[in-house]
Amino acid sequence: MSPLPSHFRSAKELIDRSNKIILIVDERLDGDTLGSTLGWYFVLTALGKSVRIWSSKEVTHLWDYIPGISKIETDFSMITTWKPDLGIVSDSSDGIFLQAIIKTKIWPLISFDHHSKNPGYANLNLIDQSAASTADVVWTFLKWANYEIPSLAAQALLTGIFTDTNIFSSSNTTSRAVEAGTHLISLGANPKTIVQRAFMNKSLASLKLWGTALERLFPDPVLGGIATALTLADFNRLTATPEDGHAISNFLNQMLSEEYDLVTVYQEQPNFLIKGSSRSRQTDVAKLVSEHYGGGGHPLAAGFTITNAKLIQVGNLWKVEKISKVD
Ligand SMILES: [Mn+2]
Repeated sequence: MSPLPSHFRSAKELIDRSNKIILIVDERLDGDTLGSTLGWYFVLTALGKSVRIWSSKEVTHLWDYIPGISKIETDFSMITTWKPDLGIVSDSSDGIFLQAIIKTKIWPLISFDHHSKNPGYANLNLIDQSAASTADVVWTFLKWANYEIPSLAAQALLTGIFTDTNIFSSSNTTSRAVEAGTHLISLGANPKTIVQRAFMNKSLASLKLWGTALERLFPDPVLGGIATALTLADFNRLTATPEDGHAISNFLNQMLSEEYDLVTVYQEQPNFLIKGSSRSRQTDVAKLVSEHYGGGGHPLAAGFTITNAKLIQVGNLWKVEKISKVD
């Protein structure tokens, strides 16, 4: 569903008449979520609004290069004490926390997103599944609304576009994403900083973790395609963090030869959780992972979480082994 112009008009009216606007980061912390949110921060600040940002999770140092990242607060009580007139959330598709907020009717909420699974939980839902990133949904709206996009906003939004399209190389790349990128660069965004910080700039621990992931590649008997496995012991041995393994699935999906259409990275996390990240060039991995592990996402990029499980090596393969329930 593409957002209708009437949604655009209603969203602009709401923004124009609000003075205290809270930007909410929920669900996932990625370049698109944070880039879209911080893009909003600088646009709304330039419009003279009072703006604060609240995240349900701590933001890791991985994202330090996005301008304005230090403005993000995580103290929940701020949300109720500050009393905003409007909330804007970007790139949050399930909005479990946000649905609770909506029920309390504390303030109207506008949601900008590009995920097909977004149920439309907000008061106004500007969801465009054809968009490569939420950042370019936001850019489309900002252009339509004729709001000024300061250079720091341009930098943040370009981060969302670059990270969700792998710098215009992934199959979801659209001419609109490229047009948005061109416009944002003309407004002062620096592509080099984003490319270096988002796609390179790996620590030694991170590179060693990638080395382990490459060494372990195996044919996945469950999902098909190729997979790799990283255990908690690997993270501890290499003093690596889950963020260090963040882009391995995208990288493998790009690098593997054409005979492999699907790649999955299984990563153990504390408390017997396994996080999975699947990427493909054609296979609908959102459907596939939802059938096997109850996850979801985009057709070519999806994720899942398996509880009460660990990864065990069986010959050259790695398997998910369920363990008796831990609470
Ligand atoms: Mn996104």
